[in-house]
Amino acid sequence: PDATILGYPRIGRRRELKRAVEAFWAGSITAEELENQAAELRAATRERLAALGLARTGSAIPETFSFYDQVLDAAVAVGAVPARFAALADEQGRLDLAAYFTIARGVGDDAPLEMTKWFDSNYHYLVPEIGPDTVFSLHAERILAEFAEAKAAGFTTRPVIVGPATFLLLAKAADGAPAGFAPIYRLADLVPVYAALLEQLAAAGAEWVQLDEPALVSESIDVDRARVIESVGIAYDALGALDARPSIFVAAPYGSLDDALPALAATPVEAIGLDLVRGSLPEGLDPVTAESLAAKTLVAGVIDGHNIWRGDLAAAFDRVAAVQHLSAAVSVSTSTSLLHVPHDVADEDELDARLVSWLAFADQKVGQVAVLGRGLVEGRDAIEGELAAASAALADRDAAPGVREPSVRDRLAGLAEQDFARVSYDERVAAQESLGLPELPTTTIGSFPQTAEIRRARARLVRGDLSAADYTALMRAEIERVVRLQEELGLDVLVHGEPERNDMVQYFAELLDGFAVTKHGWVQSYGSRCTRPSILWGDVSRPAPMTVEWSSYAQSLTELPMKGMLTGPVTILAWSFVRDDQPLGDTARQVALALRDEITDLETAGIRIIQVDEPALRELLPLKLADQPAYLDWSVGSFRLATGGAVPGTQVHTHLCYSEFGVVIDAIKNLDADVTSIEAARSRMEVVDDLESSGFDHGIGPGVYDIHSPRVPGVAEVQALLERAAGAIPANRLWVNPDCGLKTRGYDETVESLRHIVEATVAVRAELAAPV
Ligand code: THG
Ligand code: ZN
Repeated sequence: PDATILGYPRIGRRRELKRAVEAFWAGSITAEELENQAAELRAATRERLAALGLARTGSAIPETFSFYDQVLDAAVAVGAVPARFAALADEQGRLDLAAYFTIARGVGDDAPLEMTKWFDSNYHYLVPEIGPDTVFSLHAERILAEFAEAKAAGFTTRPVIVGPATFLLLAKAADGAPAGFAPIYRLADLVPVYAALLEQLAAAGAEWVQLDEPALVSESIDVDRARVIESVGIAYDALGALDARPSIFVAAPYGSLDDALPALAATPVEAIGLDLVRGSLPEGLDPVTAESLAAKTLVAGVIDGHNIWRGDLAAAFDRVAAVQHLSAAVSVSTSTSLLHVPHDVADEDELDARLVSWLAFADQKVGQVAVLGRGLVEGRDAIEGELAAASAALADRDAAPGVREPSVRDRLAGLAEQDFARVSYDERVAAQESLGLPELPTTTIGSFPQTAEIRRARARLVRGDLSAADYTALMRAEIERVVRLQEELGLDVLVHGEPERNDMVQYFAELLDGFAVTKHGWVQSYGSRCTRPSILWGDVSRPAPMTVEWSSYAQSLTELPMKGMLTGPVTILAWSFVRDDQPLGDTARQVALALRDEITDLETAGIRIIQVDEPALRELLPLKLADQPAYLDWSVGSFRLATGGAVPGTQVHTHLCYSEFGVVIDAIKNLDADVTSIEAARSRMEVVDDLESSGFDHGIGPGVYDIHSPRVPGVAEVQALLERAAGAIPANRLWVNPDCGLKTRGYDETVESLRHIVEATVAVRAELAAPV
């Protein structure tokens, strides 16, 4: 086809799939009803894509529906179900919907598949578990059924599945696998299953199949690159050699293929997808590769699938034209699946019309792809009107008020090195003595359980059913309850519990200039869970303090120190749609300056401990090694700029939501926070050794309570974790806290767990004080 996309959002314009799936989990609809709703959604998607300009036949429309996750779908399709879930299958090895969701969500003591980030997006996939003995067997029922369903409705669509190399490269070694085993070693055993799938698809009438191989562009996968390249040849030579198969389209979104391109070009696959947004056109190709590519269809991913900007359509068309120098057969496409963007900007009736004219959500991007496809066939003149309209919107955006604010720019330009640094850690420790903290201070990460009442109050406020004054009164009452609870529990450093926050990024986006928030702009994060990223479109500034009233009210209720709670610049960027017209580092520094002012205001209001969370610091790490140092430089720099204005007596905390530091350990040290809390309970404190051996020498709070699980840890268990931590970290730097915020937990388990934490801390303090 002339125009296609790599994938389309599947959650539904009004999150219909989320609602249906959660209703099925709650037992309020049957599996059959869920299947019917999903089929309706797929049918509506196909019709919509056709209406937006993709061809009904010729394999232009991809089948990218999933009930939960495409990597789980691939695992199920190749029969790679972990042993603990094997009993869920019937005699033919098939899994029903309930079983499928059980693998995704776990049951009883059987943990679900681990979840982790999908490349550099905010989507999270389920990690397959592959061992030396994992038996692969094909279960293509769903893939075939969706193709047939489309066919019956008059479509010839393109089945899509995660490719064999990426599937194994993203998998982890199953429990009990010998040391040194890596899932990719099983490639030769897996390829025959994909071969069988291709044969069945051909028999069903599929003309093309799309195999997604984004792992080929990533240099951040823990397998050596030579092995990655080799696996491409093994997989696609074998699949290409099949007699009866659909044409194979290998998509490689999220970056350049680099050295994987010659390897892929040498295989018999018919089409290769190039991400020409994040990646670039291959240069300096050897003659053999150039010749191979010339014989293939190149799918030019020129429309950004990862952001919401309408962008420069004429430049995109020029890029397509450049690809025509490599091969005469070119299709226009998105750079990635549109999974990462909301459905339709036309649904945003409350967004400023001028901003709307600069945006393209999934449906608008499909339209753009269709326009460029028409340009390919009919020539540039035929689409000149559309190209000019996009250029005009871009020029309008460039000149619009708020996009560049001289006051913000001047302030950035005037920054000096000392704005990024505080006085030495030792001087700060001395200045912070007056906080009067005990040894092993206890605290929590920030949020307390968000009760149904709190959520209801927020929904009523948004609807206009609750006045701002009544809302504030309700939130204050909740804050007081949380403060009294913490005092009663005996915690040392308190938090206000964040009842007023819907989301730790959106809350700030709503209060900062330069951001817009959407009504229906939901994007799937994992399974049925979605986020509604804000749109950072202009220069960022803070018209008024954002957290000071809540924090100072909370502080007024207690003699104990109350932590001020802020979200750091990197995380605010990572969880928003960010402007693409300037370097991320510039945008991050603008956000940092707004936070810096907030910190000053919190200090003035008497807040002496301020936490600036950066859970996403690691998430934005570029996939290409060469890009990582520059990223770490601006990301760490923006945190230091945000916190660098704090007086020595202010104790700056940060919180990071993960425990595997690896490449970012130096970056964490460079944040220079006085206290850093991290996840550690699940890894049984292993992380403290890594930290100490890296030379980390500031305050550290390794989590002693795994908040991802409803389990309440016993006193002895917490005490053992603390003793382990105290063995590695000097008592004057060790803090005691849960792994993460308590927002998603219930009150009963939270209170009991915190009680155990305080009790265990008291015991360990006594041990440390006892003469040896
Ligand atoms: N906020 C934002 N982005 C994020 C996270 C966040 N990205 C990464 C990570 N955290 C993703 N984790 C989650 C966890 C829970 C939910 C979504 C993403 C979630 N969403 C609700 C749902 O889908 O029902 C909707 C929340 C709402 O109503 O605002 O529970 O923390 N920005
Ligand atoms: Zn966390």
